[in-house]
Amino acid sequence: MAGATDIRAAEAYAPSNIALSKYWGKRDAARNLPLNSSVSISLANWGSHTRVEGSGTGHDEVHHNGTLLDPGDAFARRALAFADLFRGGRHLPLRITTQNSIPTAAGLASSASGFAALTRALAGAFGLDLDDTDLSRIARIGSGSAARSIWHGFVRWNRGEAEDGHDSHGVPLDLRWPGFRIAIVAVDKGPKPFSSRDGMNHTVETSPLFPPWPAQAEADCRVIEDAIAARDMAALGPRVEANALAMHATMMAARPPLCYLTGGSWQVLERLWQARADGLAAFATMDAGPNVKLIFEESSAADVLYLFPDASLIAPFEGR
Ligand code: 2P0
Repeated sequence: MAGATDIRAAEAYAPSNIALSKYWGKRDAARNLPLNSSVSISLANWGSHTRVEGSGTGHDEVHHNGTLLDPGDAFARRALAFADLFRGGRHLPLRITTQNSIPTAAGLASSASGFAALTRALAGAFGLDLDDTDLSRIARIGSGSAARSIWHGFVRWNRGEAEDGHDSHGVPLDLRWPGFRIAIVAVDKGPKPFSSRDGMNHTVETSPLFPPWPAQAEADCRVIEDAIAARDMAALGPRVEANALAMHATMMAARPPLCYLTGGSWQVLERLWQARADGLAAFATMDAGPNVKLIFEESSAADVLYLFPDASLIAPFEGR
């Protein structure tokens, strides 16, 4: 990427996001192109604040939540390899400082907000005049889900068709739903044992249940977008939950099997399903880890918090 050689200090914020229809599987690992589109909701003020500036020490530094990371740290290496896209081989030592505003107790580490905020901050530091669609394409290379974290609200990441990936980027959906709520039910706050990158590659390569997934996920995206447009939780919730469980089914059928869900996750699901049988309109989705995220409308918030008192409640459209 071309740009000025003077690095200025630049700061950016990006929200984390939760996929309502999941990204699982790549068709091109180097360009990070997905096999299917996905749809997400961004998490408002839960996200990453990132500052990029020239490093006074003459070598790269990556700070995360107030700690200087070891050069061998996996996140530091990934962040600096990503910064190389902007440095283009020039010797420009950087100091990258990232602060996560996501409560640790929620157990929701996010490469999505991290790479989206880093992309914005790097673009500012290198003086590049890029629009949000350009930023989404670049953030995608850092981490697929980061392509969606460039925007607040509901976002679709189109899989695209082009070999060079120019049409594979996020698109903000012009759909507000002020009463939409998310609750994070933390099951385990520790780091995941198997990265989603390795997990999805292993699933694509070995799972006999993977082949139908991309077409099913595209169909789910369409139903989910229509349900969001209609603010119809009775149509949205079951499809979101089915999409997540279908993704996990592809992993569990991988050889050897991959299961991010633990006994604690299933306990949460069983309590939810029991409450649903009693009339609660809340639905679950789970990512590459054991924590369970619930979606519902504001009118169900008190019942959800009664059922899961330690859950964290997010109002994604509040103040927006
Ligand atoms: C998603 N996940 O749509 C899916 C659902 C996890 C399960 O995107 O390899 O960290 O960096 O592109 O974006 C997590 O995968 O993977 C993810 P890479 P990423 O939110």
